[in-house]
Amino acid sequence: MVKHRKLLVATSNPGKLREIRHVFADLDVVLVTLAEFGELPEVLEDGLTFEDNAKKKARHYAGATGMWTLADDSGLEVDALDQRPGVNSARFTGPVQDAAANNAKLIALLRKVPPEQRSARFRCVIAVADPQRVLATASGTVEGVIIDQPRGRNGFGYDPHFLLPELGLTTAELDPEHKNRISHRGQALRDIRPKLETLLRTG
Ligand code: ITT
Repeated sequence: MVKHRKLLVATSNPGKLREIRHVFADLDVVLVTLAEFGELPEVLEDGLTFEDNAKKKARHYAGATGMWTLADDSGLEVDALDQRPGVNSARFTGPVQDAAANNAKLIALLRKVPPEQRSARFRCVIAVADPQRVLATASGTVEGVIIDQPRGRNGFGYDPHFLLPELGLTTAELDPEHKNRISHRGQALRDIRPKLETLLRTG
């Protein structure tokens, strides 16, 4: 298949990029990554919601590159922590992203919280923008519980501590296809896909 259009996937998170590539493998679009550009101005993710940040990232990188751009803002909401880390999931322990430190902080904060009060969810909002404006958004959610002992080697971020009770598996124990079938990101990507196809056809 000759792919005609290009779409910048504006993430510096390799785990996200893998999952996005997977779901869009057969989409008639060439996925371009930030690695193909030199230094680009960074975006300040200071929105109060995943939607604000996804739109902000998509607009920022579309403006900086002149390309149609897809951005993902996502994170973990833990009910016992008043929905934290939420939009601060990537940098829960400080400005440098460190999954091991983030997970250690999460488990420490939940030390006194019993298993039946460990409910949590991953949320994802995807935005697509051209250099002028946001063209489309989509979102997804997956419910789980936080466990103390990490399990599994797939995925990234908080996956080893995020248990899907009905499967008895963490999202790090799922193979990539399975995670994408049920995950917050997989849902958001499948939701935005037809909108993107229409935009690419007509835009
Ligand atoms: P970009 O902004 O460059 O895309 P980022 O990792 O900084 O990358 P976010 O600000 O959206 O992105 O933060 C998302 C964080 O939420 C991510 O770093 C993980 O800590 C967590 N997260 C999101 N989706 C996840 C998933 O599927 N599995 C595990 N952790 C996830």
